[in-house]
Amino acid sequence: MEVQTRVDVFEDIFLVFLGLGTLVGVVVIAYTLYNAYKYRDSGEVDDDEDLPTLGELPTGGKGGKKLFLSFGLSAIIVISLVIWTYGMLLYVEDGPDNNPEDAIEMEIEGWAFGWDFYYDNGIETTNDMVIPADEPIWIEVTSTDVWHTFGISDLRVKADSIPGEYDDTWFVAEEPGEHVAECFELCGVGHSDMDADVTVLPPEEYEEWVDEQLTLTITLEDENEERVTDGFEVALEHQENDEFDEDLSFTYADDEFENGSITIDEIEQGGPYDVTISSTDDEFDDVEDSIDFTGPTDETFTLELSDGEDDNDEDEETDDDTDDEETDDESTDDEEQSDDGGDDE
Ligand SMILES: [Cu+2]
Repeated sequence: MEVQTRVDVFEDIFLVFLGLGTLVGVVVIAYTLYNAYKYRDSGEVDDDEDLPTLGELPTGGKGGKKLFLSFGLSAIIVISLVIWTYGMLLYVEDGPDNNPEDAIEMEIEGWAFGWDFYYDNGIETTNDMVIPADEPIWIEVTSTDVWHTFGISDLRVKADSIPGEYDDTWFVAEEPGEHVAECFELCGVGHSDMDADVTVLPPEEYEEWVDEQLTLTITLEDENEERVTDGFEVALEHQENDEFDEDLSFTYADDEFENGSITIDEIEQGGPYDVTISSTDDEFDDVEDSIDFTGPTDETFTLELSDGEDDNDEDEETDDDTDDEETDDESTDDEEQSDDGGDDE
């Protein structure tokens, strides 16, 4: 992908101004020298017909045309430079035309003394920024405490990190490599160590890194730490499922597990997920939990054997559960659950 980076834009602007400045300078100095030579003092007094006499207004010569021409040329050059530069700066603000869905976006949060990176796909890292080469990276920078400034000198990136404010910018790292992000606003005793590693990977390797981060392993055990191998179903649902275009709910049956464990790498959106483990043969109590899926995650859930009475008298099932947990009075959730259970049956 050919992307004109901000660095390219500013280099272009610099080169155009340098070139035009040099050209104008050469013309002005050459013309001055030419006139200085042409009208040099020859030591003789010429008869100058144009010389006005006292009390007579000088009549116009060709000077007016020359003046008009030089003003006109200057105006054309200056106005077109202003328009062109303004257009280039708009491009710097708006970024390249690329498919917004493909763009890499992340929020960067400064804190005393370090940086958190929140990727659009739910990955979170601390002091470790991993990005693909040759792709526009959009960052939104803010702070959780005091004023910082996020900057990567090598890549010519800088953005304010201020609590309650978001500073947007974008950049392109053209080559794979290692860089350092630093804080550029004196923020306290740890300021000079407020560094983050910036790793620029070839795009394919970056994809691999993302897949690696979004790998979830779920293991089910009983109370004796023995693997539970069948009689259950595990459902995952992103807590903000409504906010995504695709449906982020997943269900895994026991036969997809291997010895009570499953490694899931099909989920491409990290973040908080609700986990529901339901017993298909009522051997275990259902488990409702949540996981924070922001990097490689390995979770083990313990299934508790359900009470023997449940099989005999289902009406009492929910009542028994709440009694066991001793949360009757504190939690309205539990009461609602037990009410619902009663009504259903
Ligand atoms: Cu600082």
